[in-house]
Amino acid sequence: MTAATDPVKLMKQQVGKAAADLVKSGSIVGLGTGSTTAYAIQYIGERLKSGELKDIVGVPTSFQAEVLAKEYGIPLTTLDAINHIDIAIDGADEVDPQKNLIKGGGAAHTREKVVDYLADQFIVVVDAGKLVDRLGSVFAVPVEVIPMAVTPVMRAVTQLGGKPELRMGVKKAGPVITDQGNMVIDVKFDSIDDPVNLEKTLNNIPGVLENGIFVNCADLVLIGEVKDGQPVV
Ligand code: ABF
Repeated sequence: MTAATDPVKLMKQQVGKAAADLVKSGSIVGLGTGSTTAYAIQYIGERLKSGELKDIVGVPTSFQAEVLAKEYGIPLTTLDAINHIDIAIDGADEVDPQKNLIKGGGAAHTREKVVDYLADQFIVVVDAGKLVDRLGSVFAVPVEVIPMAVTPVMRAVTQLGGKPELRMGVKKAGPVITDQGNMVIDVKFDSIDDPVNLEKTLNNIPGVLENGIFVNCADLVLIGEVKDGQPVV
């Protein structure tokens, strides 16, 4: 692995490496999405290539993760072919003191939630900037919605006190379309006092496929930061 020079990139690399080092030979590995997890995938591939790691198979959480896994030589499988996931490594947009997460900045939270919740051990890889006292402090909650229901869902989340915004793609040419062919509404709440209840409430709105609140699922959060210009994990 060529070490990055930029301290932030180097920190992300080291967080990803720390997570990848937890993968044992013979494991079924949930492969997350995002730039930090990308380093973990790269490093798992390096460990396979060197022979240090053997007989692992990955379950990707997005097209991006699938492409990266193939690039780094990680064999892939599907949830139809396995009955468990040993370890999942994934990023996050916010982490609260109870290890609850907001995820979905990459519009991949639906498949991420399936894989991360299935995993016996779920490792989150973040930089210190993702740590918040309360979910929703910075990030809006991504909500995947079937296209025909976007308007009523926006109305419903507004009644919950949220401020919804349809996620637009590059140059706002059109809405972002998920791997499932749906759209994403980002819902900003002033503060989320009860993430467990809000997660359930959002998923009960007709037309909502999945939301980006992940509760009571993370086993370990690996945090990277840059101190005096040096990466620290
Ligand atoms: C993904 O990782 C998303 O759920 C989340 O938005 C993203 C964070 O990516 P990064 O590590 O690039 O900040 O799992």
